[in-house]
Amino acid sequence: MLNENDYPISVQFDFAAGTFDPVQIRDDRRLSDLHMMYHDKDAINCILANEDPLIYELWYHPFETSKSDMALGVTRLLPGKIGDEYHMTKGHIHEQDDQPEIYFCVKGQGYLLLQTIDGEFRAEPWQAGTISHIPPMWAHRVVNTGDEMLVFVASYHLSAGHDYRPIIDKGFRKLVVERDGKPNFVESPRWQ
Ligand code: PAN
Ligand code: ZN
Repeated sequence: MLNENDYPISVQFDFAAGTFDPVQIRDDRRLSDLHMMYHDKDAINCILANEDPLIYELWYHPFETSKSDMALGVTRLLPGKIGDEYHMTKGHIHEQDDQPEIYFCVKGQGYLLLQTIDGEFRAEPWQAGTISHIPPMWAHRVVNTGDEMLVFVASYHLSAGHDYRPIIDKGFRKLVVERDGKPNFVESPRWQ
């Protein structure tokens, strides 16, 4: 006997808008949710004194036949900077040590930052059409270095779990900052 969730589901993705329909869950990440991730605390305080800008939206469709089913997530990362640091996702590592993920950049440009717990670091350049495999035990963060919204589709197992603590504690090895109008990688003072 099939339950309601056991039937095939299709959603329609709109490539121009970077949205899909129907969407089950929508969530926002504002500067106040992410302030600990950016290096320029004066810039953060200055912005937050006036407004709490939207940095990214999350659109989800969890498929819930079992706890090892997959989630479909779309992240819509607005262009912009906090001080000289480009808008980025919070970044996390999966709690379960055997859980990978696929990211598919459908709009915009930037970088996917990847890092192991021992500090091995990679930055994958991204443009519309780039598909990246994130192996298990690599923390992942996306940075929007372009002038338009960066949109990517993610698919991962619901059981993967999200651990933000290592990123809150030490961040990534490199910051992506604007220098002379271009993205530049600099060593993070928080990393040791
Ligand atoms: C993605 C991310 C999403 C938002 O669905 O959760 O892009 O990034 P943060 O979770 O780092 O804020 C994913 O990687 N799921 O596993
Ligand atoms: Zn993930």
